[in-house]
Amino acid sequence: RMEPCMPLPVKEDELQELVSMAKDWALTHGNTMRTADRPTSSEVTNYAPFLLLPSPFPERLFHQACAVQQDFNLLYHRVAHDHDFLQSTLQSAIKVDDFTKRLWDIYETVRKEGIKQPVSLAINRNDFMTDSQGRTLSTPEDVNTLGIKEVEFNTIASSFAGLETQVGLFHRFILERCGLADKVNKLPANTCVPGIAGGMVQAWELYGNTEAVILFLTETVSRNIFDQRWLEWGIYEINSKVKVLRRSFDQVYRKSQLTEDNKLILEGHEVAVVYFRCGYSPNDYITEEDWTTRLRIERSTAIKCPNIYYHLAGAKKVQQELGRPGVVERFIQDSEAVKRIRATFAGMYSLERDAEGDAAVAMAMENPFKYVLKPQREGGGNNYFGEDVRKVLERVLDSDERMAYILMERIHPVPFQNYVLRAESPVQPNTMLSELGVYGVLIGTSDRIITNKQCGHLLRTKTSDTNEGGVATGYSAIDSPYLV
Ligand code: GSH
Repeated sequence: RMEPCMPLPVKEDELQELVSMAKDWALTHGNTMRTADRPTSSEVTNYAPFLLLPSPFPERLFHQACAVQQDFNLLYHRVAHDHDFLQSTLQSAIKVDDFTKRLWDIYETVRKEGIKQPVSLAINRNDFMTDSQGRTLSTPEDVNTLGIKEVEFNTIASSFAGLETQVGLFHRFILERCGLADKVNKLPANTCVPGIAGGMVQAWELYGNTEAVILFLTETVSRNIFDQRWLEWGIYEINSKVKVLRRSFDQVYRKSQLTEDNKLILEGHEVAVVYFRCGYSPNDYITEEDWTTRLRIERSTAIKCPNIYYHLAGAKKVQQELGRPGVVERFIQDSEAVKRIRATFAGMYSLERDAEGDAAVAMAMENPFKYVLKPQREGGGNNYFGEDVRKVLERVLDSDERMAYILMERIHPVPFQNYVLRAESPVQPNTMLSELGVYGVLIGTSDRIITNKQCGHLLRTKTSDTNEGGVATGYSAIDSPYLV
């Protein structure tokens, strides 16, 4: 068992009191989201789904996940800058996955024309689960036998730092209200907003034009606008002279041009930094103009977060390839760092059309509940679990289509009890599972690292009967860790 911060379940009358306090705290402090009914309006908003109490997370594993962030930042920085590796790793996915192919074509175009901005700004989030290997914990000491496994590494639109900060503060508040102030030291401090905003401001400074703006590229329908706004406010907090513009692909298409020397000019402002909060999903590219806009941005001298090669480096296929013997070593010389990275890898298998791929297919068909089938997609909600693994593999077995996926060992995190608050839903005790994300910022060129830091965390929690995760997708809720 992992011990909760207080005995559960909470008594009914006490629960009602805490729940109404929690909702109002969220609304008064900005753990908020636009509603499903009015997703483009800030006239009616609600609280974003969150956990009533902080969820137990093993302290040792929390520190392990934080401590490996700089190693991972560096690893992905080097992957992003290694053309031969990206090409050989992604070539089969490009053949069968049209979205990856279109991203690749943009990459090839700007590479051949010459990259106009050598500096990359990476805002990453590395997602982990505790790994119980299916064992149940019978004593609190059993926590010491757990490991941690990487779920995925995000290089684009790594979200929820803003709302996470508020939920972390709320959990401090609720412990104090419950007379548990002595336990507040088990809630780790979180610097994700100043960390991420600081990365953007530093990139803006490096660009070297104090008149230039930071562009937040967002969807036309942004339910999660307040999370993005928290980062914008974080930027003003650091430097109130910076101007941030929020625009969609369509607006950038109509209102921007490249100058002869490839400066991106948007509504008369030179753009120093482009921060992508969309553009990772095929649904974000509705018209050809959206693709034209992505290419225009990539061609520019603006510092992109991420640029197209960093975006490609975030592919699942890259993650799987890094799991092969000797591949991390190609990028990281420090053998201790290699060990730290490898210690977090789950089993990952290629589904290429060769003997190795055939063996992986056979293995998954035999035991589909032990694996997750993942396409080259970001944003959540795209994976296959259990029987569906078998169904999809049966369908793609004899076609190149199977190369669009990778297979991953299913990770079984340790369950615990908690209460989710989700708009219009009853609040009841539930068995829950968590995923810990660690944020990192790296600024650098192909041969120079300017900044490499770990900067805070995100805990997301879902009920144990849910396969998929993700807050944006509606499966998970925002949480914060209570270290045990
Ligand atoms: N476009 C939305 C936003 O900017 O907030 C969603 C972005 C999104 O889904 N980002 C993914 C993520 O961090 C990474 S590509 N998801 C976390 C979650 O939904 O829990």
